[in-house]
Amino acid sequence: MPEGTLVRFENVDGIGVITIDNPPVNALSPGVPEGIVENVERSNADPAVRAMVLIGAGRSFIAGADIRTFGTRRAPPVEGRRTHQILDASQKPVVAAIHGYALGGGLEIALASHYRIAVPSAKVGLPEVLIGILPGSGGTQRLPRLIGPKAAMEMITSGRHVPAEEAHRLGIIDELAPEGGLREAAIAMARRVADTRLVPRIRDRDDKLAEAKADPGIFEAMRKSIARRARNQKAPYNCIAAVEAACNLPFEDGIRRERELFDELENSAEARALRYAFFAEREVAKLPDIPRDTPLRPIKTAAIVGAGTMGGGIAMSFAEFDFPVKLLEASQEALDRGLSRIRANYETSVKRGSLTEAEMNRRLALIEPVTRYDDIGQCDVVIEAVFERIPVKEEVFKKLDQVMKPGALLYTNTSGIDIDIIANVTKRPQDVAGTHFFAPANVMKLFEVVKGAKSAPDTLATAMDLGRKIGKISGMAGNGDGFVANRSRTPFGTEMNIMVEEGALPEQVDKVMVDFGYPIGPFSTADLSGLDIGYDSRQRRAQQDPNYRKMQIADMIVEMGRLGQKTGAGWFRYEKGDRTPHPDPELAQKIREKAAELGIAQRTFNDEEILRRLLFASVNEACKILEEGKVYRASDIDVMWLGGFNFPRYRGGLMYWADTIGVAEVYRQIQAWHQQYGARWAPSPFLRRLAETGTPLREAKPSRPM
Ligand code: T1G
Repeated sequence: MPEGTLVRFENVDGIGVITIDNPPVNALSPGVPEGIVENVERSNADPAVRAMVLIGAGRSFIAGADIRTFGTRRAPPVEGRRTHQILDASQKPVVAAIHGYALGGGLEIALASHYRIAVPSAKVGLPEVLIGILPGSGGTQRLPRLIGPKAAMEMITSGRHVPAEEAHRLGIIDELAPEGGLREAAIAMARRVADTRLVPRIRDRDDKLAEAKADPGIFEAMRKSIARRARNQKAPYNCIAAVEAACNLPFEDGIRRERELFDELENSAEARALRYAFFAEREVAKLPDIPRDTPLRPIKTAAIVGAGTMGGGIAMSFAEFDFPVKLLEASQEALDRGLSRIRANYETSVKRGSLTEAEMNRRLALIEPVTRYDDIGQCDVVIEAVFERIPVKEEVFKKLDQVMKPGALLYTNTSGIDIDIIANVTKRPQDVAGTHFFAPANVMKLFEVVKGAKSAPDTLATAMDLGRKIGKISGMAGNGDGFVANRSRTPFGTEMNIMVEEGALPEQVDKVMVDFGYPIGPFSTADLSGLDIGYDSRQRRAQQDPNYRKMQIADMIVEMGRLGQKTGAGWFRYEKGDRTPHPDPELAQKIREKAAELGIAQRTFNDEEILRRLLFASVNEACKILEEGKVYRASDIDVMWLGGFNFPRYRGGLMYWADTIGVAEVYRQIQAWHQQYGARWAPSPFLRRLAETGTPLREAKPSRPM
């Protein structure tokens, strides 16, 4: 078979080995399903072939349908479906040999095959719900027949990638093969089953469906259990309906119902936004001004300076991904406080069942507490996470410059201090860059890599790669006040404070944003992280900028000692030991009095104005960031909002969402508010140009290189 053929065939002593070779992840791009069908049909007709093995070339089995083809003329599952019918009908057994990933249409092909063998490092799953659709090639009909409807619904509505050993326990995988020995083991298995008279077909099984017959309430129970995370979305519910069909309809009718439910979703706004987010999160890794083959510096050991909330969370991120990490604190007392906070976090997860005791202990064993700088000198990378004060940062970096081995990477977790100020206190500014985590650092996905003027290409490329290695989504940002993520979010914070001065109630603003899709509202979020953080940064801004508009009501609340959940009151009141925010009529009265004192007329707000004031303010700032070339592409800003601020994923991101309203309307509205509210709403010239040319915000390119 000529090189570049997407699907190759080889007869290995009577076993037809069918290899899918469509790098990088063997997606079912046009030509792949056809190649599989052609070779299965030919093998069935060829007396020299007794059984078949389906295997992927390169790093993976099949990662599913080619997502790029969705929403285009020809729906790939049509071919995918045909593939699984041909596999089903095969008289000769087909063994699916899985390494890397068998996802979506890839797992569906394996389920339509008759046997499945995998190496332990493989992962299988039906993650279609994560891109707003459902398994459209029989996955919702075959998986429940194999593992029962409950387990199938859990996998399909979560979209999680199931490790091969667990999949083996569940019964998805029939046999585990030794790492590196998959092909041989699969061929041996095919030989063993070659003369099987009746090949086992999952479609013929219904013993596992009895679970639903015994308890028809499992579907309603599943709908209830996903209600919170599936708010405003359709795909998760269609997934449940499809599995329900598998339990109530004959196989072929179930397949038809699956198709109907799939077609309802393929071009939905939710699916289009989630597809955009999928590719935006791949695009953000591409660095136009740093060659892809820039050699990365090896990182085996890490150190964190500062065991506060952020430092502790960062250490947990490293431990989660098997990095031994040293945690340095000036005093034993502060170190003990930091360690007990980390242990308490783990214990909460163990209590919730999201972490095993063994796993907690494994991670804790990877975090080594130290109190001397000399103890971290040999680490490959150090991340500083101390107080956001320039003199404190400078002190730390002077020390790091003295003790860290040559070639070590010196990163700072600052959320807004000029990277060059920090780098220039060292003799090796080329080894310095920003690596900005978002609170809680062990949870939030965003890892903002900030370029210093002298940061070397490999210092930056290694940082981007490091983020991915500790389970984060890395995005590059230019240096400047608040970098990209926080800078674009700041006007959102300004507008929420000003709208309260003008009469909006914190509970109303929070309800608007929760209805929009945020897990919790911005005022509750502020109470959760502590109002003193925002207060400190406002005081710093007021010192630096005499024209800075003070947030007198937000400041008043802090000066009343209301710092948020940690003091039992902030924008909301909290019952002891309970995190539920309760509106506080006394505070509402205080706010009205202060507004009157400041001569600010109060009024009512409609929900749409609240939503637009918060998000349009950030869209305008994002355009200024693009104008200054502080980001590579507009979609990177969306990735940062999804990974750093819990922006609802099924809305695509800040810029993508604004495009659903339309750049011209966004510009018109901002102009109107400029007239009404003055300078802070001055439209960005970059935005004006987009509106004039009708260029979608998500496709905007920066005006100058970073
Ligand atoms: N289609 C098209 N391109 C894909 C792709 C796919 N399914 N999966 C990956 N790519 C591209 C990706 O854009 C990137 O491109 C490169 O491959 C490497 O990916 C019929 C309807 C497999 C876990 O949802 O989750 O089947 O940026 O950077 O981190 O019922 O990719 O280099 O140009 O992500 O190692 C269901 C999606 C489809 C799986 C590997 N399948 N992929 O992660 O590499 S719907 C999925 C992933 C379906 C059926 C239905 C991950 C991965 P570029 P990467 P990675």
